[in-house]
Amino acid sequence: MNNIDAKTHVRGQSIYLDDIPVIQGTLYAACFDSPMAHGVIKQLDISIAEQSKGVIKVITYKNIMGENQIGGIIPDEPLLAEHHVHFCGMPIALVIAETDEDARAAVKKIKVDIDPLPIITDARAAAAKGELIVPPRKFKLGDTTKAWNECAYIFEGTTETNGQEHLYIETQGAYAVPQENNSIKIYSSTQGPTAVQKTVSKVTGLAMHQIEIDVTRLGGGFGGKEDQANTWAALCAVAAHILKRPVKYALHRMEDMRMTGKRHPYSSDFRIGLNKDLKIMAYEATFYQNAGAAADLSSAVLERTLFHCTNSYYIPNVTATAYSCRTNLPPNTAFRGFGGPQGMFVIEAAIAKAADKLGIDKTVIQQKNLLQTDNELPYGQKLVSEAHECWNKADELYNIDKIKNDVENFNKKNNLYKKGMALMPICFGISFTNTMMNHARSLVHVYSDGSVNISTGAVEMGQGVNTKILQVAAQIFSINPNKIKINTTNTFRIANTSPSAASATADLNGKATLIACTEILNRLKQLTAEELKVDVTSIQLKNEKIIVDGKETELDWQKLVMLAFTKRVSLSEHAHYATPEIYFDKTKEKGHPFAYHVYGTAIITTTIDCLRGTYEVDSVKVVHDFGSSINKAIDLGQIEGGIVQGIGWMTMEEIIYDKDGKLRSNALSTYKVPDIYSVPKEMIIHFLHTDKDNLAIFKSKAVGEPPLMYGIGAYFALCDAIKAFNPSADIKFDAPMTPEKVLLNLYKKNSIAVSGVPIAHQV
Ligand code: LUZ
Ligand code: MOS
Repeated sequence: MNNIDAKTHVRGQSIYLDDIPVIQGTLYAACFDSPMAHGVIKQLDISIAEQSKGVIKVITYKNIMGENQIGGIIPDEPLLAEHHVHFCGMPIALVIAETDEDARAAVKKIKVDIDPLPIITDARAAAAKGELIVPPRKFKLGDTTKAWNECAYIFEGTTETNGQEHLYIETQGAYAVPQENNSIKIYSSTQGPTAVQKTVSKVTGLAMHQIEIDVTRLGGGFGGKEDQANTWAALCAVAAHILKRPVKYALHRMEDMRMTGKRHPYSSDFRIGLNKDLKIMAYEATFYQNAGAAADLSSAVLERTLFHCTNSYYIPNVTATAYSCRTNLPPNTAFRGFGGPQGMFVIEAAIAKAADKLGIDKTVIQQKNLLQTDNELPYGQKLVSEAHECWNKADELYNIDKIKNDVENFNKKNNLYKKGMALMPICFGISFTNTMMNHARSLVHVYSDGSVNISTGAVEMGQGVNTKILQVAAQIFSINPNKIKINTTNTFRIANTSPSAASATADLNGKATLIACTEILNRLKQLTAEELKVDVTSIQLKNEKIIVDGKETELDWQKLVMLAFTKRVSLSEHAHYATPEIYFDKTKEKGHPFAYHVYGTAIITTTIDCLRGTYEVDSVKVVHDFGSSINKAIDLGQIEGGIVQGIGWMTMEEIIYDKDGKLRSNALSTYKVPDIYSVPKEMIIHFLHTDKDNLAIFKSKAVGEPPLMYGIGAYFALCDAIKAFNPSADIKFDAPMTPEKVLLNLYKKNSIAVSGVPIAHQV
């Protein structure tokens, strides 16, 4: 089935926040944000701005009627700065004017005098000063201290992964419209309508039942709108509540890039030990997460780093420690993979280092250590499926040795172009790691004409979740999909939602929809049994026909629905789904946090131009475990998009803050994202159909985040190509591998010391 949004998307008719027709009297907001990364506000002068053309009011923290607090997990983030500023881009004041242009012109007339305080931009520097967002977390399996003695080889090193700008095509924004009796309706470009509702409740002092959040769809989220859509909605709500007029704020791209957090950069240490047979016996990793100036979702992201620190490998002895470090950068936040990719990069780097020092192929160590059924992960969950299934299938379909030989042959024949290859297996846990978030609701109405309207907590952000939910209902009722409409996501229809995140949205909301539809279906069958005087078990609804004992009856869907209506049978249902089986004990750091895991293996080949350092990704060949995909077109789109986004993170997207904490890569001229020319020349995705029992909706496994991590393979494929040209290059694990870094590595002599990187030693 096609994505139900396809037609309006290509015709430009889909409605995003900025497309909502504005109500007469709407005002426009613009933010004045801190020009300094850390300091004490001595004086804030808004007087000239207040007199500026079209300005209605300039709002500061003093005008906030509720709490000046938007921290979700930890209350450590004011909506508007009071006396301190903690990062460049921190909102200080909000100008409300008759037009967008007037508001932004007035922002420029605000003056602030800030007494500077020391600025920390580096995670390790923050940790050294004890600037931690939460106490460190430690996951342990076996006993690494003992295990080192069993290792024939031990290697250690340091890795860096940079952040990543979400670059959702639709920037952040909100539109708050006052309603009767002090209520507010807010249109928000958010992944988490309930998070917006709660935040608005806090800052306005209104109860949640007075605050309606409505979301039609987003032009992308990628995690950037899981928590950080709250700010703009809260600012608009405060203004609308004070002025009793609608207030809208849609951020410009540079405002968005400057003021919002990104993927967390990590700086990490690893130590890996292998026995003579190249089995990894021990692994220690320490992660320093750059959280930025406030907690946001950092503690949850940190946790997922630990969950995925051994990726697809079984390692019997693991000690992993993670620090969330407070710096003077915008608070970093959820981003597709949610700390998982950062953890996986480190183990891949450790294996790469071991392979390099031992003079063998990285793939040999990878393959020898792949997870097997019943292996225990460092957090205690045992696996029921196999990671090596995807690897083996990839070998069978694509022939790893042949690809390797082709790369070698090419490299023998070419001096100025070199190819490299890498494999990237993945194993990603599906469920919010915070068990209490794994539930959802669905409200299904069947109208008397037989048409169906469904509301859930799922937010459509281009990932196709609405199409999947529609398919669930169409399948349960066995009716034409064009009889079904998926409604906007609205906190007055569906309450207490978890954000659309963690790849779990279709599972959670799809299952709730399945339960609601089944309930209605059962009522309709019961009615049919009474009406036709047949046994309820003999009744089937198929293609809008009512079948009894395999024979068509006179009843069809439409007639039966009308009959139910006249017989006063309820045609509506509100259902709740909570993921069974999952739990996690944080005091022991053990449990069964995930409903299931998603597996896959990618083979990535790259070609570098050894004169210029530029490169292309030639090919990405994947075997991905979809379970039983309910929508191959949508799932393929998620895989391809995820791969390109992952490659972008690993190769070209480079966020640069200067030492004053100012974002230098603050526009698309200085921050390079993949375009059509940087997409791999070939992407082959094999759908591995697995029919094992799992908790996915119709066994169609979650697909949102896992494919991003295939992109990590591009980094190591580039390293492989560099080595083909400069075998002695001691490549620092420092992503992204930009063309500049490739060039430096191509001509770097081994003897050049790389500062801060411990030299590997062999025991
Ligand atoms: N968000 C969240 C997530 O709050 N918890 C999670 O475990 C998660 N995982 C992936 C992406 N977003
Ligand atoms: Mo996300 S990183 O699933 O909002």
